[in-house]
Amino acid sequence: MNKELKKILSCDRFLSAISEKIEANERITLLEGLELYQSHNLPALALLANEKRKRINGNFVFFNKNFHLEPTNICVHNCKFCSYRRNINDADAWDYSINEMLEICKKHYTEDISEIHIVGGVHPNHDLDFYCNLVAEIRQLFPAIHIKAFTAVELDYMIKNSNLTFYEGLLKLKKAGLNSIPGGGAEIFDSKVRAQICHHKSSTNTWLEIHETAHQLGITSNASMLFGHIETYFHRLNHLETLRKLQDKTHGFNAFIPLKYKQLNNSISEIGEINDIDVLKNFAVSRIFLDNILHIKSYWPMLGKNLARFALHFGADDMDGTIDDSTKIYSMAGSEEQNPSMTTDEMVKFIKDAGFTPVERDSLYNKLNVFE
Ligand code: V47
Ligand code: SF4
Repeated sequence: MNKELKKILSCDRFLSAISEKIEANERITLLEGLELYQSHNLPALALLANEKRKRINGNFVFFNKNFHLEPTNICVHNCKFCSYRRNINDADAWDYSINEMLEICKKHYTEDISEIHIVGGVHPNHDLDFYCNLVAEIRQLFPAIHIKAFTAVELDYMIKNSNLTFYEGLLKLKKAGLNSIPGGGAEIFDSKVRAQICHHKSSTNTWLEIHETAHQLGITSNASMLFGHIETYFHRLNHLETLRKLQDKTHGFNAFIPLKYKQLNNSISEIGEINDIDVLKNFAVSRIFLDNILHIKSYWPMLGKNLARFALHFGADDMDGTIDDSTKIYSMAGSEEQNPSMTTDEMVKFIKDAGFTPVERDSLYNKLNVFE
């Protein structure tokens, strides 16, 4: 532990105790996590989270070259925080055919792209075969690309509609070319909060079962948490503890993505958005608490570039990707990044300017290029 950190922490017995736990590679408890959230000592939280991130990821900050595909914004669900979903007959609804989606892929693909990220609404009429065909066609077009596709909520609907078990459905998708699954749909695991913000969609147990089954099949995944709406610090910690337990069992999560609730044009807009201090605190507590999920993503299309860069000093070690202006979920919810896109040079400079070593990675965090 460096001297600077020891000095700052010496006047706070609780934070000193946490720093000793970090030094000893010991886990913090849910109650300690709660106390961290309640602390107003932001510099100390940053130093503690940074100490933890250094032990896991050194001075590296990862990114990849990717683009998104959003097959449809038509959705059978109606989550109160969602600014993106539309009804089937709405003028601004979209529902691409497989050929249209392949054209979109060709438009964004270049040889150095390593990942396609596919997330959309839960369309009432598209079944598992439709999505298996999509994955198989993409696999044929780009044999080496990593296909990270479909949140557990989309998977739940398409697999149940095909009368298959999650194991059978995921195996079919894997055979078609699926490599991993994204972290969305987790929202907040507490059932009462879930009942208030997204009562009809996949339950916490279903989300966990799908990820656990994927891990058994060698399909790794990410995990997210939608925070900054009606949940409390306790709900966030309960969420983190649930993820930590599943990760102890399967080791299948690659990254954790804290998603800040954005307020524009959804049915709980009046809640407003939490302040940047609480966002940064959330990164710090997540980094310190989730000792077994190696990467914490600072998802810049949602946070905005400036806040995303601050988060790197609060434990985050991954900037997600270059995106190429291919996602609408966050611009429709009011993100300042209305056309999210970064070149590799911009990403490298962005990370270096924050004092870290940029690393281009693949989707499983193998290092492809280290920019010393
Ligand atoms: O589950 C929807 C979130 C998620 C809003 O795995 C909102 O690398 C904030 O899966 N404000 C889907 N968030 C996105 C997703 C994802 C995103 C980034 C990286 C990865 C990954 C996966 O988007 C949903 C929901 O939690 N969301 N509306 C909103 N108004
Ligand atoms: Fe549908 Fe996803 Fe929006 Fe919920 S968050 S309404 S599941 S698109």
